[in-house]
Amino acid sequence: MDKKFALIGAAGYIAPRHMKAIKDTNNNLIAALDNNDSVGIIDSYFPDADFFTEFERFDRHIDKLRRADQGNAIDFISICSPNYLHDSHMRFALRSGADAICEKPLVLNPWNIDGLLEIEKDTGNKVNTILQLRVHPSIIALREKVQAESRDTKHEVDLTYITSRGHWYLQSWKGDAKKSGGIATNIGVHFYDMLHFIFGALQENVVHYSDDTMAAGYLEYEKARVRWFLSVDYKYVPESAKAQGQRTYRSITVDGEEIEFSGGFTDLHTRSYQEILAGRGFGLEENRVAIETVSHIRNSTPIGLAGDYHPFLK
Ligand code: NAD
Ligand code: HP7
Repeated sequence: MDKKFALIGAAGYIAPRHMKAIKDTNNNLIAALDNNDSVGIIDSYFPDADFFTEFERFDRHIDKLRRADQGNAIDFISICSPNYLHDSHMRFALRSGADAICEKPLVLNPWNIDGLLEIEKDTGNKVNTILQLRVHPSIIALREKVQAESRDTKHEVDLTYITSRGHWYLQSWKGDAKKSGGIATNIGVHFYDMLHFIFGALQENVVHYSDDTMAAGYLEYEKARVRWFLSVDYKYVPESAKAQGQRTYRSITVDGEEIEFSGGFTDLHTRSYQEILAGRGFGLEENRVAIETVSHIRNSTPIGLAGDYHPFLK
């Protein structure tokens, strides 16, 4: 393959999964940017990569490669920066003549997608997103099963998604709603996108409860009625899972039947890269429903314990 990559946000938690995916797909990381210089991890994957702590110098380097001759230009820029910076970093990627591979949530609000669509048109370059549950084998199998059913089937779904985080979470940008969008945006976006991917168009979106560490609501899709519960608080992990030392608990039941998808998460970034490199990446429009969903949840007034709420809320 040997495509040339640059990476923004190289010092963070998720960046090594991108470095691994670039390496696993036989491509090369040429340059990386982070304002934090704790990036020794780069040597484990790409010891020859250039590294910048200032955007302007990174920009100059990327531009120099683009102008030198066709063979040196960066093909892809991977974006692992905080959520509220994604749209700016995608614009930079596209204007630099590269395609973008951007972490979730692609953007915080639907109108950001419209601006990016224009730049895609102007530059001819493409935005791809990392929404790795779409490439999870159990989720693909469930989607195929649901798609084969008659049009008027409506499933009863309970979704419980607990990813425990320590005290640091609320002190970091992830705990700042202006930067991360809040937990429904930062973490929930995975499963709202997955629900749309499996069960079709979104028809109703009700929020029962929402604070910094927990949110719950009801979503109705063409083919499912979904009660959802999301938290980063360890206290909500069920006792049976805690007894096994688990700090994360991801459960989806469809008509009372558990769909196992807790496992199989580790290699999904590499799987996503394989799809993107094969020209089957998920682009701007494929993100729209998930971004509309999180934007609506963020701006809703919770209605409390009324209607169809998730059993964990009691
Ligand atoms: P992090 O805070 O650990 O890393 C973010 C990095 O971006 C930091 O090193 C920070 O210094 C750097 N940064 C901040 N501003 C920058 C700027 N202007 N230019 C360059 N670098 C800058 O966060 P993280 O957990 O690695 O999350 C990064 C992104 O990945 C977020 O969008 C997050 O939502 C996403 N993420 C996705 C998954 C997944 O499962 N797909 C998991 C974790 C995080
Ligand atoms: N962990 C850390 O030490 N630091 C972190 O920043 C994150 C995790 P999982 P992932 O918190 O922002 C999920 O719960 O799947 C520890 C979301 N992804 O499996 O890697 C954590 O304490 C992602 O979109 O986390 O990431 C565990 O010990 C979201 O941005 C371990 O890592 C991210 O949380 C694994 O933790 C976040 C999915 O839900 C698919």
